Amino acid sequence: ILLENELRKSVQMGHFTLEYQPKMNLYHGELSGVEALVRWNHPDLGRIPPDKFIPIAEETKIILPLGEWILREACKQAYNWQQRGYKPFRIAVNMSAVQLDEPTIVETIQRILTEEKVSPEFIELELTETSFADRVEMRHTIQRIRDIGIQVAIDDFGTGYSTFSYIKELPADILKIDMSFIRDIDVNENSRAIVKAIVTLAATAGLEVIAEGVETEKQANVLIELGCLEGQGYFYSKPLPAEECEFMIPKID
Ligand code: G
Ligand code: G
Ligand code: NA
Ligand code: MN
Repeated sequence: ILLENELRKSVQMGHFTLEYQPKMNLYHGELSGVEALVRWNHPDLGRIPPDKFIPIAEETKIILPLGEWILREACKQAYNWQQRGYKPFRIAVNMSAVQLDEPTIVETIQRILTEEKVSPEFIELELTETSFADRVEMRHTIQRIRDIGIQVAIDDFGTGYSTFSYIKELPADILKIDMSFIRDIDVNENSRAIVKAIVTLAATAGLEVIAEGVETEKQANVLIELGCLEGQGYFYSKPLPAEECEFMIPKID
């Protein structure tokens, strides 16, 4: 109850910020995109991690106004970087199933992009597998989002409901391989085999693939060998405030 009230107040007061974690081309070592991650800086309680408050925000539906703020803020940053001559790239925003469940979510997303003057090709939404597996309406919503021109990534891929029948009709553009398969990729043959299978699946289905949780150069090299050329993780950078992250972004020549 306490955290719920504080969350509500903080959404009104604007006590949230976004950090950005680079996504890298593993082969060239160049930034290819970023993922926006929300941070709550409570005036008295200090910084509260998303693992603690996102579930509460979902249960209480505070994620709806908060999620709108997050998408708008990410769009403002995309516009800012583009105006200042950085190479255009996609900003990925996490979206919870509770948001997708709102009947007006597609119109809301469209309106925010228009108001913030950001083209849909520069926005990507990261959804967990639950959103795809749950219900027909949810998949329909995801398809409408893709029809706008926004790319959809399946976050934590391989840990949820990835049955083959659901993978067969996946309304997605990108598979984001869960970090549990990357952690031991240099010592565990099974993890390597799973990653290889996901890479093959993605190539066949015409999907992009990215590995999350890349923490060592060894892991990056194994991923390149397996044909996964995009990655994200502490080896390259932790999530950073925009003004620190931008040092990693290439400028237009
Ligand atoms: O940095 P990390 O602690 O940022 O994030 C922890 C968890 O919180 C992750 O599972 C992540 O998906 C979730 N999370 C972080 N930022 C957001 C956000 O902006 N929206 C949603 N829905 N979840 C987020
Ligand atoms: O659920 P999602 O995949 O969006 O959550 C991403 C979470 O993973 C964030 O909390 C982020 O800070 C964290 N993260 C990002 N890179 C790494 C990494 O290399 N190792 C670990 N252990 N966590 C990471
Ligand atoms: Na994510
Ligand atoms: Mn993830």
